[in-house]
Amino acid sequence: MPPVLYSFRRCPYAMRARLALAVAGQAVELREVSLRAKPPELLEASAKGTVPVLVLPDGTVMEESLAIMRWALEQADPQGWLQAEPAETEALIAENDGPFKHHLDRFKYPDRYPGETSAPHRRAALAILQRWNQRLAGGDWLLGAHASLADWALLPFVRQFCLADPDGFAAEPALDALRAWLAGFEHSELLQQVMESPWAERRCWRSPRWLYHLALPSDWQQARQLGDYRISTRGQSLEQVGFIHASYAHQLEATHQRFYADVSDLRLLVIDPDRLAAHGVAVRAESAPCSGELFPHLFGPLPLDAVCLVECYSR
Ligand SMILES: N[C@@H](CCC(=O)N[C@@H](CS)C(=O)NCC(=O)O)C(=O)O
Repeated sequence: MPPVLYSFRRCPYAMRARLALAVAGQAVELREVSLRAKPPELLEASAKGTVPVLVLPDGTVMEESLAIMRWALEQADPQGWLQAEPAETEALIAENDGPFKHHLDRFKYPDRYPGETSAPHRRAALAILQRWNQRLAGGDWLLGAHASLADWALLPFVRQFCLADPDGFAAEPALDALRAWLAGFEHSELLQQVMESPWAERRCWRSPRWLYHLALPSDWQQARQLGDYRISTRGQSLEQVGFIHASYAHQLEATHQRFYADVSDLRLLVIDPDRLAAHGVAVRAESAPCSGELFPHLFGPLPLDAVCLVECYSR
């Protein structure tokens, strides 16, 4: 059994963890999560609810991206990322994770910080980037002639700064060495690797603890207007059938094949059984008439707030 990695494709912390795991050649079971609906398995492993989280087969939990990077590189470090001077590495990462990230967030997401303006934070982040640029001008990498942990730990964050305003970043004077360093990262095989499957899934991992229901977009739209969802299965209402059909995660594909294979536009409702219970909606596992396979049945209308996530369904 490989370790389990809870990840979010675009999160820079998760990206740096995936970079180290990939360079170490460490296989993982990747569980892409939605930050809006974190699966109970993630929250049980790490109550703070951030990604990345790595769970080893012996139950050890690592809930900090740097701990995951270091663990991966201790297993295998083919490019010598751990060889740079530790104190300098620490200082650079602390500057990134502290002040740089602080200013980056306030520059990138001004709406999340009422009362703050973006421009001073952009300037403060740029002052840090200019110092890093000076280092890079003296060698190709932050700590000399070889790539090290500090480079890979910082690059996903610098990439975010650039993506927030690519034209502004391109026009900024005194950043030539830093731009070349970032361009190297952008074109690196390692980055491509960790932004694509199997290192980065585009679809969320399906928890065995949640329930799943495929819905026609028009039915879901109507539910949003009415305040609850009352369709049992395709073309049949809760009133007609007496319950709402649902699937466990491992049954979803077969359910799709049986009833919705000809529908191109579908929604997947991800249902939290705890929230159903809070609304007094009973769920019973009952056998399908032909196969005897047990499926979850919901006895009552599905309240909107028991739907923790709605996705476009793709197989
Ligand atoms: N110190 C943590 C920070 C991880 C972190 O903040 N990740 C963000 C995503 S980029 C997160 O999970 N946020 C929780 C949320 O948005 O609910 C680490 O290095 O792993």
